[in-house]
Amino acid sequence: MPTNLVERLVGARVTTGGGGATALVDADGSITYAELYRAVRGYAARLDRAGVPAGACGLVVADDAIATVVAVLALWWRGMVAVPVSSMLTPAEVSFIAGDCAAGYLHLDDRAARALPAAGPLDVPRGGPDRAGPAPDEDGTPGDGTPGEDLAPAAPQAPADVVLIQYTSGSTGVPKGVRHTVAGIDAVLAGFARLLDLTPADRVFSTAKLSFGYGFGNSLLFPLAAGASAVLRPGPPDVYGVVATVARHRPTVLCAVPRIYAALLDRARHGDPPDLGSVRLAVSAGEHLPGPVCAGFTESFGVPLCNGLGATEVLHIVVATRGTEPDSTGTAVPGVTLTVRDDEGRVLPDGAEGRLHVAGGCVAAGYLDRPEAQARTFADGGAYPGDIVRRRPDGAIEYVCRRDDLLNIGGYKVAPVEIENAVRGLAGLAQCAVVGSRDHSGLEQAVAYLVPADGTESAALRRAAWKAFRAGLPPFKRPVAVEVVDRLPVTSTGKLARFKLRAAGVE
Ligand code: 3SK
Repeated sequence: MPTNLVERLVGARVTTGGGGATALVDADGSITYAELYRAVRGYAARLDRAGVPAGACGLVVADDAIATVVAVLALWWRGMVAVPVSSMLTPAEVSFIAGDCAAGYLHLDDRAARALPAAGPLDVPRGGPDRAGPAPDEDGTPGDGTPGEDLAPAAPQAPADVVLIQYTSGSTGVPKGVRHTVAGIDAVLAGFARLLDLTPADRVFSTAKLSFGYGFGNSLLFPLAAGASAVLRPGPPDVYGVVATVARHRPTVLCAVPRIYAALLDRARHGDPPDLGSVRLAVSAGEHLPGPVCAGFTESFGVPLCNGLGATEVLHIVVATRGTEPDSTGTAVPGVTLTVRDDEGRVLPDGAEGRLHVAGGCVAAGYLDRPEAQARTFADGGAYPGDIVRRRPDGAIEYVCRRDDLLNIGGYKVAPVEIENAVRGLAGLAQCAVVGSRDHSGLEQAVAYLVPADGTESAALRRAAWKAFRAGLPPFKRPVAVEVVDRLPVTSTGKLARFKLRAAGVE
């Protein structure tokens, strides 16, 4: 029985006669399991020839595409640690992460390759879809190199081996690497993946990207483990692109964040319902799904909508409904034990509000080099993902809110301070605070409140702030509104009262 994930997810399918089935579809075409297996080994061979150290982390800065999956699997073939991150990150963010995980190799898609300088921690061997690895292919075929005869067999991977690091923003805004093991991946495959009940006839389309834990499971782990196929779509996950992709590729399972379901529902309510006829199951996670959106979606499209709650620290969804259950976040997925605890870690009775605690094989091995944060989050035999919930007597979990002030924008956890930093030092700005506000569907968006320095005109400050947000932040982190106010509310102890700003709410 091979231990390497590539042999288990792809090679086994090929050797048991399933090599001709489609594994992945992207904007440029599709690839069968046999072709994927060959492309992965070709990329791994080029990494071998370039002398990329087999134990290193490989940073994959790329949007969703077949080449991105090939890169992750080639790193795994060689026993490397894959670190997938968004190609929307700024060069400074990528550089920070490359240094933090001591990346020994960079896979860059075209956009990332254009944007990233080669200095500092980014001065390591590079490859990408056009170059298909660090050494150019003789035939120049992207991602389809012939594995050399000298290609080493797939590296053995033990259950406790860390094979995947996913970055998550903390409340300080400094990204933390979450270390996932082979055993964690197996637990998720035996956990939430089982609820999807995928077969080789399924085609999964996830609007959440491979660089986000939710998307990594949906688009890579789950379809490949089931011999199904995944549709990979680059670009921003807007509703127009989603509708076009569904029409073109006819997925059977749609995984998205609540705002996509809210937008699909809006279209149906305005007399323009997209055709979701191929979809047998929809999954929502990444942020809280408002009950009316859940109910309305199933009513309008006749598709069950499973609501899930997950976190990078537990790799994927750990609480899920079994179909449409508005107003519930569901119950524990197989292999997971959920409790609600107080600040001291004591288990609270049903009905009491407290911190969600998750135990089970999916809990990550911890953070990379963040001992204090690790001790806070990975405690009491499991992990605290940071959600405040209540448990009903039937075991169902009711979501209350996030524990900290982190914004949750379409599943991306964004610290207000990250957004505030983009305008810090702006001429004419005295103070700035960013909070989450709910839009008409109940989904969270960032709103920036600015206090002008004496003598500064509001309109000029607003214009300068928009410019700074556009220049300093990737689109998904930019506020949707900028409000100029005379002063920021404070608590009795003089601290910024974010809850008062939230209550002010801007739609
Ligand atoms: O909800 C989340 O934040 C999440 C994170 C990682 C994996 C899966 C999910 C749903």
